[in-house]
Amino acid sequence: LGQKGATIWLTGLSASGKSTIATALEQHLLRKKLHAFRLDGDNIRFGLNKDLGFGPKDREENIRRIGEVSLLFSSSACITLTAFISPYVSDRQLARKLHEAHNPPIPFIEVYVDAPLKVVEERDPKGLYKKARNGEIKEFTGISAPYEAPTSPEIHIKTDECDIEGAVKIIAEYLEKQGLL
Ligand code: GGZ
Repeated sequence: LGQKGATIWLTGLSASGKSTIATALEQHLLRKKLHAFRLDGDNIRFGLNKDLGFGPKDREENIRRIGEVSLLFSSSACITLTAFISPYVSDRQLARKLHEAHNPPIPFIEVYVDAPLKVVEERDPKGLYKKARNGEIKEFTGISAPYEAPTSPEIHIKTDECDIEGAVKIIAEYLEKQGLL
């Protein structure tokens, strides 16, 4: 394979747009004949991580495993896209360190998919924020569980100001500059 692997780590609140951006970016990369793979709740939380819930310890373990799996994919020259809330700085840092410690180091690109709580609560595509407000869902990120925003992500996308195409373009241009496309 001529291409180099990398992990593009999307982090942000529920309904911020992580999965949508990851799906569109995956399509974009595949059209360019690049090997890309997306990890998200649908293929991880219902399979490998189906033993995990949403308490702090389970989220930590969720992200630890996803960090390891993304490293496996990316070290095989795949562009790996992960779309998980990953609310804790320390867990994202661990995933980054894992990539940096690999020989050769694997690029780890943290993308903050940023939308204000007010906006994601208005979107509420699955009615989860409403349930969280009612107390029907406990420990819901942004409502009753913390979200620690990245302070120096490689890429910061404000999804209330930019559409999907725009978000894909920002990430693709970054990858191109890094010589990854
Ligand atoms: C946050 C929850 C919760 C709680 C269920 N808190 O919008 P969604 O539905 O499709 O995406 C959310 C997803 C979050 O899983 P992650 O693996 O990304 O979380 S973490 O990185 O924090 O481990 C949401 C749904 O699962 N969901 N309960 N309590 N999101």
